[in-house]
Amino acid sequence: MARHPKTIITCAVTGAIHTPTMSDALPYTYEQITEQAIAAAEAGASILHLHARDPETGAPSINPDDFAPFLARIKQATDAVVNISTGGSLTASIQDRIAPAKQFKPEMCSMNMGSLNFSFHGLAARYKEWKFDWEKAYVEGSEGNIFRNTFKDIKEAAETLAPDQIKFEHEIYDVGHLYNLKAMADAGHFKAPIFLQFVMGIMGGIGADVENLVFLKRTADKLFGADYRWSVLAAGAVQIPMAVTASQMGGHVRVGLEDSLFISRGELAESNAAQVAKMRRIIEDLGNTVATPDDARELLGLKGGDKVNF
Ligand code: KMH
Ligand code: ZN
Repeated sequence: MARHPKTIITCAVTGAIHTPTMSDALPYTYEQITEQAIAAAEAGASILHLHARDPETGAPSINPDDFAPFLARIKQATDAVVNISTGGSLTASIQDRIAPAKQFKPEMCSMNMGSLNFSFHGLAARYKEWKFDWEKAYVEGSEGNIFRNTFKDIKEAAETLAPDQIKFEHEIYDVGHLYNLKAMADAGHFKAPIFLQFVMGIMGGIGADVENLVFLKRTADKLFGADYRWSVLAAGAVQIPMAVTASQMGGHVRVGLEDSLFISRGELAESNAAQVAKMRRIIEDLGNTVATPDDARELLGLKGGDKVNF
C-alpha cells in the first residue's frame, strides 16, 4: 500500500452531532464558523467541510440562509475548497438537505452512501446542565433515528446536482456502502476519480480500527481499481490516531470538531485549527507533505474555486 506523498487534510468545522454544551470551542454563530474555518485553512486544511447552525441557539440548520453569511467570507479570506454537507439533518428529506449545495454550487458536497442507524445518544449521560433547551432531547432522540439515503434519494441528489459539477465526498459508514456506490457509479451517476470518506466509529456504522480500515481499502481496490481517492474520519478519541494510520497507508485525512471535540485523550481541543495543526505536524514528521488547495483540486478533479455561486 504505497503512501501518497501529498496528504489532503479536510477539516469538518462544526457538523450536526455535537452541541454547544459539550465544548465552548464548538462554533455556531456565523462569526465563529467563519473565524474557525479560516484558521483551519491557515493551519493546513485544504478542504473545509461545512454545516450551518442557528446562530442564536447552535441547533443544526440546513437553511441556505444560515450558510450564506459565512461562505462568502471564507471564500474571500482563503483559497480552501469548500465542501457543503448534504447530511446536516437526521430527519429532513434529501431535497431539503441538498438545497444549500444546489444554491451555492460549491466545489464539493458530502453524500451519505446508504441509510443507517446513526446515534450519539450515549453522549447525553455525560452532561447534567445544558446550555440550550433543544440539546438534551436532540442528543437522546438520535437513538431512534434512521439516517436515510435510499438508492432513489442518492439518484435524485446526483441528478439534481449534476449540472453544477460538484464533486462528492462519498461518506462510507460500512462496507456495504462501497457496493451501493459501485452500483450507482456503474449506472453513470458519479464520475472518476471518486472520493471516498471512510467514516469509522459512528454508532450504527463500522468500528474504528486498523483491521476494518484495511478491509474497507481492499474492498475499494477490488471495486474501483485505481480510479478513486480515499480519506478517513474516525469519530471521537481515535480521530487523530486513525487519520495518522490512513496517511501512512496512502489515504487522506479528515479532522475537525464535527467528529471529535478532543486534541488528545480527555483534553478538549481549543479550536478546529489546533486539530489541523497537530495533524499537519504528525504528517510532516512522518515524511509526507500536506496538500495545498490546488493540490487537492488536482487530485480530486475539482472544477475550481471560481465556479462556485457564493
Ligand atoms: N459527521 C460525519 C460522521 C455529512 O455531513 O453529510 C457525517 C457527515 C455527514 O459528515
Ligand atoms: Zn458533515
